[in-house]
Amino acid sequence: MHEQQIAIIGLGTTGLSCVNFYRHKGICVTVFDTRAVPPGADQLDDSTELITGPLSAELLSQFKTLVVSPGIAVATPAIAAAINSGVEVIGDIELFARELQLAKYQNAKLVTITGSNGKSTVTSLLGEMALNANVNVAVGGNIGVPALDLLQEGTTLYILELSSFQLETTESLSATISTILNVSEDHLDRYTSYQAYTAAKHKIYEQSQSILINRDDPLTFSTKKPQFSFGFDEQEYGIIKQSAVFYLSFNQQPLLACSELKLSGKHNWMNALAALALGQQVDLPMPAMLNTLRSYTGLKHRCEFVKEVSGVRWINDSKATNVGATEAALLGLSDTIQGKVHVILGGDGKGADFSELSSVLAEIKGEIVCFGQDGHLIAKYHQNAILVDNLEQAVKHIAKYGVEGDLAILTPACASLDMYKNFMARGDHFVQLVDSLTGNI
Ligand code: UMA
Ligand code: ADP
Repeated sequence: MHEQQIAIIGLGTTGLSCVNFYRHKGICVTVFDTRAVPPGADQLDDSTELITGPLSAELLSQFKTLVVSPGIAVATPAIAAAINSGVEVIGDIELFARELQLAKYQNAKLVTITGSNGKSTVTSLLGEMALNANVNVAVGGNIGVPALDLLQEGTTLYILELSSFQLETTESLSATISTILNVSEDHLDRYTSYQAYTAAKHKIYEQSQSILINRDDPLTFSTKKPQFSFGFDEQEYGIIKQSAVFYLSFNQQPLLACSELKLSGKHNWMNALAALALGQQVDLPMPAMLNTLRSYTGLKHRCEFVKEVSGVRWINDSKATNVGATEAALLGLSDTIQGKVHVILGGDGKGADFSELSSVLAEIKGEIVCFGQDGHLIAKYHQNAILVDNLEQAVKHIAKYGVEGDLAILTPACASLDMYKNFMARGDHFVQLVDSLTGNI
């Protein structure tokens, strides 16, 4: 057995939060990272050993517990070998879950949110609702702030966005309510199958006291728990139409006209319903939630309106990093478009099957401009597709041919990592390119 019983695998934001968590408890840990100079190395104190380079099965097997960061697959051979030799493998969310069971946190409620798309929107929207209701709330997880960094006595509501990677290594998360918003293909470069990805998402329901499912998506269903649901029909949290006006509704009673939402696209009607349903289960007052829906404009890079240039409306949906997100954005915005739609797609497809996009792309009357590592794989699904080398060429091309009433959208259906640091950098570059358009090209 290694002198230190706990190893942290990966030193990103999660790894660092785990090191700090143990440090506060007076426990020394060893950190492993495959990168020569991992981020955060300069923030370790002298008592923390850092081992860089390829992971060694022999070394890892000497620990009692490995706390594995979400960016590293537990199927990595050295970690798999450690599991086989009896080492416990958990993640930061499992540490958070165990800590939350302590008496000092007994009054805190927990909402956990996963899904292929809409997680960050629903998580931040629910967080805003809680703030508007003067609740002492902490919001984090996959959306940004690592869960362990949120822990504080006096917080009465925790809202966690969880990825399938985080759920894989979590066993004891007992949420007041949890949801899978939807499931569509993603991260197939990490999972052996779509079923394995879906199964990882379903771990969120295991210890949850109640669950929220999406009536329109059977892959979110479970028979196990007391449950609530949202969807496009008139049941429970749903949509009703009265005198030609669509309303968010509960048990067929109108709550808010959809036109009052500041968020655009019909997929955001679902996000709004999900937030209302989750909020009701943790006792947020309805008036505060509805007021939030009237003012919440959404996060950057998600169907974000950038600018109108020569009558063409430009939208930044850089966060659409999988096929399902792009599909939802194009369908969700379709009612708001008078002219043609020009779509920029491509990047790192993570092993996705782009044929799923063919029906929604068939409806696109404008052009499909593809770029990046897997752009050519998408281009074959539209007759007016062109391939360009980069985002700048894509924007210039559309600026040249777009006319008044058209819509131009970056909704790539791919991760950005082949050309950018992350989806934010890609979105920021897009906004910068659009901002520099003068309308005289
Ligand atoms: N890495 C190595 N070697 C290592 C450790 C990490 O190469 O030894 C690489 C990983 O392959 C990955 C990167 O470093 O490409 C970061 O991995 P990490 O596990 O250290 O990531 P963190 O910085 O801890 O950030 C993680 C989440 N990242 C991932 O799951 C990849 C962040 O979600 C999350 O905000 C953060 O924890 C706090 O909870 C980001 C993300 O892209 C936004 N999530 C994926 C998504 O939304 O699709 C799941
Ligand atoms: P996530 O955190 O799950 O990636 P986001 O809220 O950041 O989700 O939204 C990412 C993208 O997913 C958006 O840019 C949009 O294209 C799409 N999207 C948002 N909400 C939904 C939804 N409810 N269903 C399908 N796609 C959605």
